Amino acid sequence: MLKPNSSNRLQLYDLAGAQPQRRFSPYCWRTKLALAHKSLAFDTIPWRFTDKDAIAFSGQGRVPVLVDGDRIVFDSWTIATYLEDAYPARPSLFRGDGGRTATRFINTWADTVVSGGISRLIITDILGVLDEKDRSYFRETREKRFGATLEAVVADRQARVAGFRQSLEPLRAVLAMQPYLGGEAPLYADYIVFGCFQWARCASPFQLLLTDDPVWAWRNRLLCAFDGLAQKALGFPV
Ligand SMILES: N[C@@H](CCC(=O)N[C@@H](CS)C(=O)NCC(=O)O)C(=O)O
Repeated sequence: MLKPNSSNRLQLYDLAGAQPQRRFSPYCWRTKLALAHKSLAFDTIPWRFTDKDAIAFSGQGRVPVLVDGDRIVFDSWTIATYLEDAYPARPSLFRGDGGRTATRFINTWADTVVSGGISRLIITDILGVLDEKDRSYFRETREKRFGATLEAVVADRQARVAGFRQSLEPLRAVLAMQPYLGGEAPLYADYIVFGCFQWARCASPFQLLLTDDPVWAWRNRLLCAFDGLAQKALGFPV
């Protein structure tokens, strides 16, 4: 397979909106925080949903796609395990094999309960930040997935957000005992769930969390991590 670049720095194809600096993929955020955790220098390449040709070299059509020298890795979970194995001397993302396998549950919970809940609250806002060329693709593929118009999907969100907050109780209960899912310091488990909230923050002004929620305080700690990597990103002040 042809190496797409010869840079020494890692390269990440990262979902962007109409504004190139609006980076809102939850999966790409997981990867960016994993790279920061490992102190790996990387450049991001803005990518839109319909730029399938730009990542055809990876053999599939979704981001994140990571290029590390001649290695091409896609899928946020696969990238995290790749980074853990390729850079074992750098801070661990999982703290051992048990941590790695247990974190699979967090990945699944985040992808179903957290992302699923958030998408039903903000999907029309996502449409609003997309590049013009992505809008009809996004609407068609997501309406097919939901079996409803995007407007119908978000209807009554002010009434439904309480149910979403309730669904975060397992996270809230753990954060009552420790500052991060990883314990005293964040691990990849934190970046997985945080990526969902950062997706919302970068794409939507809708307030998902109440400010007295321990999940809010945890999210703020992660916004500040790595010199404010996530906080500095273009988003909404929610
Ligand atoms: N399981 C994959 C999911 C990746 C994914 O769905 N990425 C979205 C962006 S958030 C994408 O590229 N979608 C392309 C499309 O819908 O055509 C991961 O964890 O990386």
